[in-house]
Amino acid sequence: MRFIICWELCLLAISPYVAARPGLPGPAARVHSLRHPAQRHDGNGASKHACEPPENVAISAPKRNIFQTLTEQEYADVTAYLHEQKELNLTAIVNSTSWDNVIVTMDVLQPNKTDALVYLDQDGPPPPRFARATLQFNSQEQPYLQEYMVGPLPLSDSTAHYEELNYMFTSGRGRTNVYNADGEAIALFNLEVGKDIKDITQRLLNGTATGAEDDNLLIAGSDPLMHIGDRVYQWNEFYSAHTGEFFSETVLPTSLQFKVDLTGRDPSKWSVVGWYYDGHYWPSTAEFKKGVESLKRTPGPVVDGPWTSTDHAGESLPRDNLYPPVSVQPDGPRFGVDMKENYVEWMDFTFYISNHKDVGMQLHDIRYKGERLVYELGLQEAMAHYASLDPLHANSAYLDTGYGIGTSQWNLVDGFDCPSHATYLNTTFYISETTYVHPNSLCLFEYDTGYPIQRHLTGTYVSATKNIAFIVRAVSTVGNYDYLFEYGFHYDGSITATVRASGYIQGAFWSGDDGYGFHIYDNLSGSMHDHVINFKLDLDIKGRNNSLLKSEFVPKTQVYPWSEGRSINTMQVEHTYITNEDDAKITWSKNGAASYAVVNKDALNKYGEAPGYRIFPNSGSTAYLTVQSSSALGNSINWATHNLYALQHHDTEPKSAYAFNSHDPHNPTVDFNEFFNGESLEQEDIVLTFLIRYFNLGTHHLPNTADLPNTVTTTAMSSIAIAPQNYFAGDVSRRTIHGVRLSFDETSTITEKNIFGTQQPMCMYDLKKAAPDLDTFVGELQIPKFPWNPSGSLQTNPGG
Ligand SMILES: *[C@@H]1O[C@H](CO)[C@@H](O)[C@H](O)[C@H]1NC(C)=O
Ligand SMILES: *[C@@H]1O[C@H](CO)[C@@H](O)[C@H](O)[C@H]1NC(C)=O
Ligand SMILES: *[C@@H]1O[C@H](CO)[C@@H](O)[C@H](O)[C@H]1NC(C)=O
Ligand SMILES: *[C@@H]1O[C@H](CO)[C@@H](O)[C@H](O)[C@H]1NC(C)=O
Ligand SMILES: *[C@@H]1O[C@H](CO)[C@@H](O)[C@H](O)[C@H]1NC(C)=O
Ligand SMILES: *[C@@H]1O[C@H](CO)[C@@H](O)[C@H](O)[C@H]1NC(C)=O
Ligand SMILES: *[C@@H]1O[C@H](CO)[C@@H](O)[C@H](O)[C@H]1NC(C)=O
Ligand SMILES: [Cu+2]
Repeated sequence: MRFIICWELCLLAISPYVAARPGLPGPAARVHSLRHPAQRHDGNGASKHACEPPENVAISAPKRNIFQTLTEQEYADVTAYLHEQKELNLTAIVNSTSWDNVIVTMDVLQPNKTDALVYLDQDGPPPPRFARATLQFNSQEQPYLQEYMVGPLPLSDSTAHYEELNYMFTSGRGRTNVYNADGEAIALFNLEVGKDIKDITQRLLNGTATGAEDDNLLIAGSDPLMHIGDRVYQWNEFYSAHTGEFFSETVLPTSLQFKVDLTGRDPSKWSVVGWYYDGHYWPSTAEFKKGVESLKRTPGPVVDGPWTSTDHAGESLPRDNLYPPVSVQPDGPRFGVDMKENYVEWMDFTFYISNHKDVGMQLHDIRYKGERLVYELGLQEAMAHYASLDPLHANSAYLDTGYGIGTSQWNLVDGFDCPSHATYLNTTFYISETTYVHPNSLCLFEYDTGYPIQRHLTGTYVSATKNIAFIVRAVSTVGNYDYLFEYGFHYDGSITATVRASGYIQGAFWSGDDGYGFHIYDNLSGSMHDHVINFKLDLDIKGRNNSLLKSEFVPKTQVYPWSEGRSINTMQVEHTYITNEDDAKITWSKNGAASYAVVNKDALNKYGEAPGYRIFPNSGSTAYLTVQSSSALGNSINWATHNLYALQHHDTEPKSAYAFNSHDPHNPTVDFNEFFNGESLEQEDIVLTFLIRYFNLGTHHLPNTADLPNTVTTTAMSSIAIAPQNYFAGDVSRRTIHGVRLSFDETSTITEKNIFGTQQPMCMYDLKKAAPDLDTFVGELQIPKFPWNPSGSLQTNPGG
């Protein structure tokens, strides 16, 4: 048992030689030896009472969270109501086959901003509340998804109605054809192929995929499906099953692939129409069987082993047996959470959190000192687009909201995913007539970044301010990959959005893929891919009438009155407003020369400058898609072509993407390009409109040996920040008392310590409290809605 006895006031170490810039006032170039004449706390005899910080600060949201998903009761009511609608011809999920109409998912229909603001700002009524239900109509030749709005909630006999939800879709209809409704039949078909060539897989790949218990190969198909003319194809690859405890399949490709024409719903009409192995292609199974006999090179599969283990491995690090620094919260949380409304208050920031099956956590109505900065900030879509010599990876381009960024937000690992002092929140979502609770899947915490937000040294004093940040984090594990999403709030009023990635890469078999990746393990290519992750950021700067200001550093040659006719090579800043949507697809400028800010020209500060927030890449890279007019995803990903977009707001254009676009990527339900119709972005021209912008995070991911066994978050990260620009009268981080100013004399003796009233905690901190609580990692709670069983059941096997 170890205790830290109080905290010493840690004094700042200063490099012995501090040279002043010539001509500027500053410390003399001499040795400072900072000694402390009077220790405020000497540790000896300090009070020995234990730190007993409160666990939570309970607060009450000023308004209901109108963005939050449905309640258990609402989900059950809407499910029952839809089943009563005979013309929908729905079958209960528990009794359904792939030929029955079913409820796929349900969520809240986000209120229109126009209505929401009446509630939030004008004490008007809450916006009408509707459920959004996604139904899949399977009982015909061409299955399709159709979105519905159901409400208003709570449902009442007199007002309840349902209608197609079409207004937010650029195709005019919330309808998407589905070409893989018969998923089980497709899996069986593929296993028949595996049986048919089991002698070949045994010889080439040392294994079989036949559906038998002792299979040691599995078959995985490309996503999205390929649509060529009116035919639908899928490439499938044999993968080795993992042999140890680690689910490493995506780095165990075998190269052996086959193409299935799975057009239509009659499996007897499906056929294998192509084969690929190690750079060779055969258009039929007969030719494959013959051709594969005469291959000179049969490299064998990628073989699983200790190299895919994420456990501690290799020589231990020096002094790593010592426990690393821990983060503690001696006085308890400095933020408040209304657990019922998911409303959060940190320093002078407040916001609501909502959570959704497709897009995961979203932030709403972010205010500083009661004044709205952001109406909405949240993920829209996450794409991973591959390229490869082989057909499966060449056709792999995942749109992960279809899988569910929200459904994949599992329980966080206390002390590892978040500091052990974090506050955790549950998330809930609905799939197939069941709601799922993922306990502890959002974490909120403050941490000390370990560097000052401000500091300055002069000849007589040094000042520095702690940089404490507040983080809201969720981790989504979509298959092999783990995305760590977080929003950060900072003392200076800035906000950051960050994505990090970890987990197993999806590698391709190495057949000389130099053009598509590094050779990173025996027979394994670290397949190149782009991650582009699209966010909506709807800033409202001092009202809704906003403009987009571009400020660019440009080189200039200038003659000045004082330059006596000589030209001076110099530079200037050029301010321009982006006045039309046509000019509002933006890529970050070369050398970062241009910055972009959302400003309000009607609210000039006393110097005549328009207050605003600047948006800029923060750290890591930000990326848009390298591939142009993607063959795989077509017009589904027109949000991935630039770094930043500005648009006029319309209630009918609430989202840049649609979770099920990848079912029919060339006929997307939402085509982001269609939002760009040359509308003005000049705030004078527009009444009651405002700018919305979208931005992309992402990385061009070229996995190398350092991505094995898992990608590391140090390199796979992308972050963007928005920061005040002429918004406040000065730097608002001066408001924190957690700074210091030390004055010293010529002998470097400290003459004054100004700590602005900071109360150093003097209690005994029990380090046991900082230990990760690994027992809080529990599985998901499933609560069936049809028939409704509110008691639910806990599944303790996450990751399924
Ligand atoms: C499923 O089918 C059985 C047998 O027809 C029926 O009794 C049961 O009510 C059905 N379940 C639901 C939820 O509709
Ligand atoms: C209703 O769905 C069933 C399958 O669940 C199907 O057999 C039947 O034809 C459908 N009825 C109508 C009118 O579409
Ligand atoms: C949002 O606005 C659109 C367009 O005015 C309207 O059709 C739709 O019904 C509104 N949605 C909600 C949930 O009120
Ligand atoms: C082939 O697979 C068997 C187990 O299925 C394994 O014991 C053997 O080592 C494998 N051979 C090669 C060359 O990988
Ligand atoms: C989260 O879910 C767990 C398990 O169902 C429950 O015990 C806990 O009260 C929930 N926490 C909150 C904040 O709702
Ligand atoms: C491929 O893997 C096999 C072992 O399965 C190994 O013998 C062979 O050398 C590897 N080929 C290359 C090019 O790494
Ligand atoms: C936006 O600007 C227009 C024209 O200047 C003005 O009439 C309108 O009231 C403003 N709207 C808001 C919400 O400030
Ligand atoms: Cu990646």
